[in-house]
Amino acid sequence: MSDIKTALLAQAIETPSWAYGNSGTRFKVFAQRGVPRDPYEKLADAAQVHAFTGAAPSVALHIPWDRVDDYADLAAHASNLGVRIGAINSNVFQDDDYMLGSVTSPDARVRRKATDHLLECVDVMDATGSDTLKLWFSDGTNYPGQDDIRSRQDRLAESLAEVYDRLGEHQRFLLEYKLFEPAFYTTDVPDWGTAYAHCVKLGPKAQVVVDTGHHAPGTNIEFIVAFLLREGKLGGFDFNSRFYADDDLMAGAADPFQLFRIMFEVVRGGGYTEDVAFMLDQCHNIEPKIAGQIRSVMNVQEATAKALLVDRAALAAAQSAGDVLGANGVFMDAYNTDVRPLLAEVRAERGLDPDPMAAYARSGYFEKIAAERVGGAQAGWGA
Ligand code: AOS
Ligand code: ZN
Ligand code: ZN
Repeated sequence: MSDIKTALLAQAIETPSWAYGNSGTRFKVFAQRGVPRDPYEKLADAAQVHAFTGAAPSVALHIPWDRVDDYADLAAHASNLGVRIGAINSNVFQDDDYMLGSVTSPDARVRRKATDHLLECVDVMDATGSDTLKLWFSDGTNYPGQDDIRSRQDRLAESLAEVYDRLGEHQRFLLEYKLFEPAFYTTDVPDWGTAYAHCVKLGPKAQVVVDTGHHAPGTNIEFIVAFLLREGKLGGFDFNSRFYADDDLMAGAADPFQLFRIMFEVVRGGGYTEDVAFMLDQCHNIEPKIAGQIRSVMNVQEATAKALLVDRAALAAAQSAGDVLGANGVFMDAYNTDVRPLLAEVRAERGLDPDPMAAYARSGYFEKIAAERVGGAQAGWGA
C-alpha cells in the first residue's frame, strides 16, 4: 500500500459532542428532529460518523453540557459504540458570575470558582481516560479603562499554573485563542502569541490550539501552524470554516484551499502524528448534524490527501533553484488533484462504503432517531 494511503488510514478526526445538539445564532435556534437528549445519545450519533468514515474515533465532551453522574460509565458506553472520549472542553462563560471574566475576573471569588471548574474538568479526564483539556476563555473587556489589561494577564497566568500543576503525567492542556467575541475591546487570550507565551512559561504539557475561525480576516493561519509546530507547541486544531467571524461552519466549506495549505504545513512540520489533535468545532444550525459531521470529516480528509500528494522533492528542488513559478506549480498540482477516488479506495480497503454520505443516508439511522427521540436538547449555546 502506498505511503499516502497508509497515512490517510491513520488519520483520526475528533468530533464535538455539541455538534449533535440543536444550535443556532443569537437570533434563533432551529430545533431539528432526532437530536440527542443526553450525552449518551450524542456519543451514539458520533459513533455513526465513525462507522461511515472510519476516521472519527473520538468525541470531545463539554462540561457542564455533558455532565453525567458516572463518567466511567459514559466512557464505557463510548467504547461499546466503538469510539472513545477525546478532549474535555471547559466552560467558564455561561454563568452570571462570569460577566466580567472568569479566571481574569477582578473578583477573587469568581476566579476561584472558574479555576475550580477547570480542576473539575481534569477530574473528568481522570474518570474518562481523556488526555486533553481544552481551555477557551471568553474573558475580556468591552471598554477602555474597564479593567487593568496587565493585571488580567497576571490572573490568567496564576490560574493556568494551578491547572497545569494538577495535570497527570499523560495529560496536557490546549489553550485556545480568539480575536474577539464575546468581549469586543480586549480579549485576554486574543492571539497565538499570547497563548504561546503562557504555554512556553508553563512547560511541555501546555500547548496551543488553533481554531481556524478565530483570526482576523486575511491572517495567514498556515504560518502560525508552521511556527507553532517548529516550537513543539501546536497541540491541535478546532477545524471549522468562516466567511466573516467565528462562523463555525463546516470545515473545508468556505475555503478548501486554506485548509489544504494548513494541512500541508502540518505534514511538512511533522505534525501528522497523534500529538496534534484534529478536532472539529462546528455547529450545524440549518443542515442535518450527523451528515454535516460526515461531510466535514471528508473535507478534512480531502485536504489532507492533497497535502500528502505534494511532491516534496520536486518542491524543494524548485525552491532551492529559486524557481518561483515551478514551486508554486508543484504545490498547485497537488491541490488541483481530484483525491476523491483515492479516498474511496482507502475506505474500500477498510471495508467501508466508498461514499459515506450515501451510505449513511441509506442506513435509516436518521429516520430511526427522528422517530424515537422526542424533545431533543439544545447543544448548550444559549441554553
Ligand atoms: C469558542 O469560540 C471556541 O471556539 C470554543 O472552542 C468552543 O466553541 C467551545 O469550547 C465549545 O464550548
Ligand atoms: Zn474552538
Ligand atoms: Zn469558536
